[in-house]
Amino acid sequence: MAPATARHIIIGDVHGMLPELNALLGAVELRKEDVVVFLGDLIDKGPDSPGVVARVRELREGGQDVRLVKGNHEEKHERFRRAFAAAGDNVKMKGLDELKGITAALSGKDIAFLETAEIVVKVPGGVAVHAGVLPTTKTLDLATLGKGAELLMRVRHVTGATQASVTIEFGGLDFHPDFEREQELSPEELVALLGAERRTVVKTRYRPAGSFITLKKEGPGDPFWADVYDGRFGHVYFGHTPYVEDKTPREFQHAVGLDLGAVFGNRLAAAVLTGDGARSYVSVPAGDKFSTTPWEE
Ligand SMILES: [Mn+2]
Repeated sequence: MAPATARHIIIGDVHGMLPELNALLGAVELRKEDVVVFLGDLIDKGPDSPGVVARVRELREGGQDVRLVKGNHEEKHERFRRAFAAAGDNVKMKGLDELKGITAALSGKDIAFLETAEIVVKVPGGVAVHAGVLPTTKTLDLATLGKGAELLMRVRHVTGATQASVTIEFGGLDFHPDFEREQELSPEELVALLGAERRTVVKTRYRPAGSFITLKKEGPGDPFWADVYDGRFGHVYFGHTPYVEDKTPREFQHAVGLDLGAVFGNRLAAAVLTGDGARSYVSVPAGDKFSTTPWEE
C-alpha cells in the first residue's frame, strides 16, 4: 500500500516520446512514494518505444510504484508476439514493420514488464483506463465483462439512440419493420407488439443508447462516451483520444482525457492527485512531431 501522503501521477499516451517523458517526470518533481500510473500506449508511432519501455521498467525496478494500463498498442503487440511465435514470417498484420522492429529491440525484461499491464487501475476517487468506459457498463469486473473488457481500450463514440430491429418471416416474405416510436422497447416487447404468435422471428437486434461504435462510423447524433458517462465508477482518467490542440487536459463532468497528442507534436500531460483529493495537471511540450493521423487507432 502506498503511504497516505503518496500522490498519484497519471500520465497520458507516451508513444515513444522519451525526452518528453523525462521532462514530465522532472516537471512533476517525482517523489519516491508517488504512485505512477501510465494510461497505456507507451509504444508505437514515436521515435523511441524501446527507450520508453526501458525507462518505465527501470523506474519500477528502482522501487517506484508503477502501474501500467494496457493500451490498444500494447494489446496489438501482444497479438503480434503470439502470432509470430506461431507462424513466424507468415504473420499478416497491419503495421508489420513497426511491430517487428520494436519487438526485436525489446529485451525479455521489457516484454515481461509490458505483460504486467492491467485493463483497469483503481486510483483515488475513480479509475484509470486506456480509452474509456461505455455509459451502459454495469461493472468493471473483468471476468464479468468478458470480451467487453476490450472496449475499455478502444471506446470513443457511442450510439446516441437505441437501435432496435426485428426480422420476421411472414407468409414467405421477410418483413423488416422500421421502428421509431418503439425505440425504447426491448426485443421481447417489440415482438409482442407485432403479434409474433402469427409469425416467425428470424432475428432480433437491440443496441441500447451508449453502445460501442467502431472508429469513424459515428454519426452526428452519436456522442463521445465521456459526454454521457454518469460517473458510476467515479472519475475516469483516460488516454487514447488525442487532444492535439489543447494546452491542458480535456475535462468532462466525470472524466478527464490526458492524451494531449505528444507524438502529434503537442504536449505530454499528467494528472497529479494528492492525498487530500485535489487534482492538478502538469504538461510539457513535445520537441517534435512524429505522426499526423490522430484519427487512427
Ligand atoms: Mn490508444
